[in-house]
Amino acid sequence: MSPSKFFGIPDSFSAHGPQVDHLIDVVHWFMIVLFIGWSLYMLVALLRFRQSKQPKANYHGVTNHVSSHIEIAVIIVEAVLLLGFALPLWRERTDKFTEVVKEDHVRVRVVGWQFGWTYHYPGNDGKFGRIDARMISGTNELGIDYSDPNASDDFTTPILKLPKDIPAILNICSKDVIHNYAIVPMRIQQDAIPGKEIPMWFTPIKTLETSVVCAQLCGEGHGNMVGTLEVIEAADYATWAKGQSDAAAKANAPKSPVALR
Ligand SMILES: [Cu+2]
Repeated sequence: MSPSKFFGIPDSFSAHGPQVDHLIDVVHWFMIVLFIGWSLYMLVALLRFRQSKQPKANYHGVTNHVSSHIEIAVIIVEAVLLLGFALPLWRERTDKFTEVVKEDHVRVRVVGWQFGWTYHYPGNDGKFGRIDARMISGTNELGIDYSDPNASDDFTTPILKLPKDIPAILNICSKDVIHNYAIVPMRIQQDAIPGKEIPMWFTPIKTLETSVVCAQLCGEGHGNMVGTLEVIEAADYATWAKGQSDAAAKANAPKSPVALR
């Protein structure tokens, strides 16, 4: 039986999802055992040490070492959880990231703001244009510097589209306050901190349309920061991304004197 299913966590759609679910299961089983153990202890203590049975205070207390043994057992289980499950899971993730960066992947900047998310794709050249906060305006909400040649084919979208079976690296950042970009079906989340771009990565293994949420209380509209993630087939993604980038390159191309006339 899997407690993570019992508590209504949605199915996982990422390659590393089952590992996270396994850790959640182990932690929940451990908490269930602790809960039953402490509840039984409370009952025994209430019955055994009730006033009518123990009218006189006992100044020596417990003389056996059962509780010390239980405490040592709890410490061992917690050490196993940390050293045997949590740290290896973390190590695998961080070690794999260095490989993922070298391999074929999709990278998107995810920009949080009060109150929504905007996505910045590097376009056909795979390179993001320079970002300058002073260039933020009504028509350039992310402050992309279009004088940078790398920026000319960049495009932005209000929803996140990703290809199936290709690692996605999302650079999480914020325009104003601290947010948190959370995709529960992908079992991943990351704080969005102003002035920083923090990568988080995962590999979607099924196509789906799901919601992403802000998981850090960030102001009165926090609850409206629900975005959309669409995972589509890799070929469809390539066609879509190329179309978006071509259109952006056309729109950003410097106007020739003939066109101005
Ligand atoms: Cu937020």
